[in-house]
Parts: sequence; structure tokens; C-alpha cells
Amino acid sequence: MKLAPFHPGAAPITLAPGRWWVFTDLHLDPQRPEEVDAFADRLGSAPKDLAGLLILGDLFDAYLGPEQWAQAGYRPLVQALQQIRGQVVLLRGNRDVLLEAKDVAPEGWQVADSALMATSLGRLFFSHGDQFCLADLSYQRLRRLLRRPGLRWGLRRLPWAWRSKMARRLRGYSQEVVPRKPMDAKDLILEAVGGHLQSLAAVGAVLGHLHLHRRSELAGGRWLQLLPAWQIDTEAVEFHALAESGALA
Ligand SMILES: [Mn+2]
Repeated sequence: MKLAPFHPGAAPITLAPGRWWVFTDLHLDPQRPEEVDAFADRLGSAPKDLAGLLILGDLFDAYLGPEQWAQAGYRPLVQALQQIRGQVVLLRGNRDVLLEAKDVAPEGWQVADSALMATSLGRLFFSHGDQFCLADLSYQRLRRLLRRPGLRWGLRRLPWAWRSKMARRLRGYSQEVVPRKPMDAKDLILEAVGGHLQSLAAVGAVLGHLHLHRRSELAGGRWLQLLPAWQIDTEAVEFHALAESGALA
């Protein structure tokens, strides 16, 4: 099987100690306001002592640019994020690949591609996960293209209507009807996940993207946990972060 080369991308950020709430693949869209409201309500029940909220990508069904945060349909989401007392960390998915740190910096929220957390289990790696889907060669080509700064700069400056049309084309018909259907897991290369964990001295990876709930054991006692796509009744997955010991880089 021919595989695309793995690109680790920017270095992961490190998550602060304390309780973290994790969600992935919400695919929120103002066309489905009941879902935006349901997620906002869920965030409204966040514990007061939360260290942070971590979204593993695809918060949006499509992120077209910073204007989106001001859209009326997303107001409940924005207000709920503003109420979170801890940090808000948004990891980029393939549907919100155009998200930039500066878009949410005024709110004090962070944007990254991946994050590390020290836990009692060992160090955990969090990311969207599409970077490991190396058997999908055409997708990996598109993914690299969409991460070129010049192209991103240009796309973000296209008229809004053009960007909306492009997003609809990229989604395709079936995805539009079933936005969170499970994806083909054979594209995810477990060896690439294991190798990346080893390079980060991490024991486990927690990823989304495939919309599957699945645990895989990897070489060297390492493991991969895939989290399923959010649904209206999905509760947060909670992790407890410890302070990184001096021994960890
Ligand atoms: Mn995805």
C-alpha cells in the first residue's frame, strides 16, 4: 500500500494541570440551530473548577473565516465559550483548517494543531487525527495545500459567498446529509501514530476525525483512543492533567 509521507506539523502545546473537558467533531452549522443550542447548554453545565475545554477539531461543519464568529447562528456557541472559566483550546480539524490563532486571540482562546497532557497514565497526545490518514493520498495532498500560508491567506480573503460555495463543494452531497457519519478507518495508519507518540515520549493518542469509538493497542505499550463524533446527548470526556515533571521535555 502506498502511503503519503507523515508531516508532524507545528509542535504540540502543553495543557495546564487540572480538569479538562474534551469534545470532538461537533460539525456545528447554523442550519441546525438545535445542535448549536444543545452544545451551548452542555458547556453551560461545565464545572466551575475546569482547567480548560479542549476541542479536537471540526467544531464547525465548515470554517470560512473570522467573520463566522459574529454570525447570529453561532451566538449561543460564542456566549457559552465566553462563560468557560478555564482555558479554551481549539485544535484544527479538516473542516476548520482555516482557523487562525488571531481569529480568537481577542477572546483569549487558543488555536493549535495538537496538544500534550501529563496524566497519571503517562503523557497523552491530542489532535484531530487526519494527519495520520496517510493511505488517502489525494486527501493528504489537499491537506498540505490548505496548510500553505500563501494559499490560506488568499482563501481567507475571497468573498464570503465564494468561500461558502467552495465549502459546499468540498463537503459533497452525502456528507451534507449525514455530517457525522463514520469514515473509513483503513486510511488511518497506526504505525504512524505509534511512531509519533514515541517521538513525543507519549503513551497514548486521543484523536477524532474518523467519527468512531475505538481503542487500538500500539507497539511498546502505547495506545490510540478514537473518540466518536459529538451528538446532541454526548457528554464531555474528562481528563485530569498533572503538572509536567521536570524530566519531560
Ligand atoms: Mn475531521
